Amino acid sequence: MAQMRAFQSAREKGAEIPEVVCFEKQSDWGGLWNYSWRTGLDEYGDPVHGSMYRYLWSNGPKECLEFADYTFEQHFGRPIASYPPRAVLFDYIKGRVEKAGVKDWVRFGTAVRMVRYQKDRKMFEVTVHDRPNDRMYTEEFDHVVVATGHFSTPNVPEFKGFATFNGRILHAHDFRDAREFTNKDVLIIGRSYSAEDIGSQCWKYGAKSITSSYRSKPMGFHFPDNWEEKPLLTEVDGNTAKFKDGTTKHIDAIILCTGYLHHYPFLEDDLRLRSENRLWPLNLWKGVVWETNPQLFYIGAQDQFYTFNMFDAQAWFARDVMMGRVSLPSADAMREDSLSWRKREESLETDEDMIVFQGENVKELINTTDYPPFDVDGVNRTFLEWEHHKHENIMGYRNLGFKSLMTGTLAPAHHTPWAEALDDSLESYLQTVREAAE
Ligand code: FAD
Ligand code: NA7
Repeated sequence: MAQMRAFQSAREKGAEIPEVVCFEKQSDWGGLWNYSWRTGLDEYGDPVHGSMYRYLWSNGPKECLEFADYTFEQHFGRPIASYPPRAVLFDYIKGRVEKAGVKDWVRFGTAVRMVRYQKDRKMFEVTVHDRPNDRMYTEEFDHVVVATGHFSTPNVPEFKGFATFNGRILHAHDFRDAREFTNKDVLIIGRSYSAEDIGSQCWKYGAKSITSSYRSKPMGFHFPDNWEEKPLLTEVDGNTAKFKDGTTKHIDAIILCTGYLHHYPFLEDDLRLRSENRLWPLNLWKGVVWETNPQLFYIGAQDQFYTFNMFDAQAWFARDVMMGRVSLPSADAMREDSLSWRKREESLETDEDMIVFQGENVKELINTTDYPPFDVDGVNRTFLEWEHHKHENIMGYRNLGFKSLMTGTLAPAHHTPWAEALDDSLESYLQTVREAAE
């Protein structure tokens, strides 16, 4: 969506843009924000893309992800609170591209099956599957932008005793409705965003207890009394979980919040990014351009503090490389530049270091293009405050509000504290305090 908006905004300013075709395997746009109740395989037998769950509220302030060319206030017509639920964010990101009028660039229900580079013609041969009509066809393109996300194919470790566990074992990718775990003793494996948020969801919707089990270090938040952090699970025996420190606990269900794999089965070997989830995957100049074949681009391939406005920064940059507005250095120079970023990435210790690092990359990208400049240092400061709020009150940080870095407006408080707001609908979220009280 960011890539299409980038091209459309250049056209709006009078530039001649190339023909753009977007293949989207789902029937609507919005990526993960386009919620699906499905798990496992979809209606055509392909893996379900969605990892989004009901009741998800943004886990970072909206002020950190706001588009610089389309603010929340512009979309909703008034200021709204800082941690919108999924449906509200979906509405916002759709709003911009609906206004841009680019929906007819998208071929929905069409999965990309293979991308091959034809060296002699310097073109990509892209084979796609029109799933509703069960028809495969191939077209040629000068450039390919991979924007398929990397939080969709689950990383699923196995622990001793799983095969005979008397309860449900699932990965975060298949988690949908926290009410399934009401009155249950839930074991979460992992210590990152999914562990923290899925655990919080289960707690909010009435799980009896949460036990989160970490591999490297505890999350260290002040969790409620019925939430305990444990070192890594060693095995399960019936309904008993055993941990590395020798302790045991009764559990009813296990949710593996163990992250995702970069998975691009539709790209030939030379084009495929291979990486774990990290801030600076290699082979991508400025985090965007495939160094060994700069006709190929990746958007959003990094681990993310920054999201929507970073995807914009990347998309504007990719557009300008494609349109010849940004000239490419030699392959060696690109590699050297990337390695210096990687070296810096490896020295980062704190969340603060990581946020500033990702912000630097965003700054560099937007300074190169005509993306509306915004206060990246201000976004960094907002992220840091958000981190403090979480450490002060993990179940209450979403009740606080921030100033927009785009409009300067302070977000109003939401009408109901997050822990009590069980209805995650757009209608409920957009009610004013007075309406909600009535
Ligand atoms: P996606 O949103 O995953 O979109 C990729 C698209 O590519 C999908 O529409 C998919 O159908 C399509 N696709 C995939 N393969 C093919 C193919 N072969 N052919 C055709 N189409 C294909 N970020 C935040 O800022 N705030 C949050 O609160 C937040 N919460 C999150 C919660 C969860 C559970 C997850 C998993 C991520 C969350 N994120 C959040 C981060 C998230 O990565 C981004 O917000 C964003 O959705 C990533 O966008 P994307 O376009 O890179 O990938
Ligand atoms: P992340 O952020 O990639 O984190 C993966 C977590 O899984 C992390 O805590 C890892 O532990 C843990 N992990 C991975 N493998 C194992 C094994 N084998 N055993 C135990 N623990 C393991 O993924 P998330 O799903 O949390 O977040 C991804 C996105 O989804 C993010 O943008 C969110 O907004 C939503 P470690 O920390 O290395 O000890």
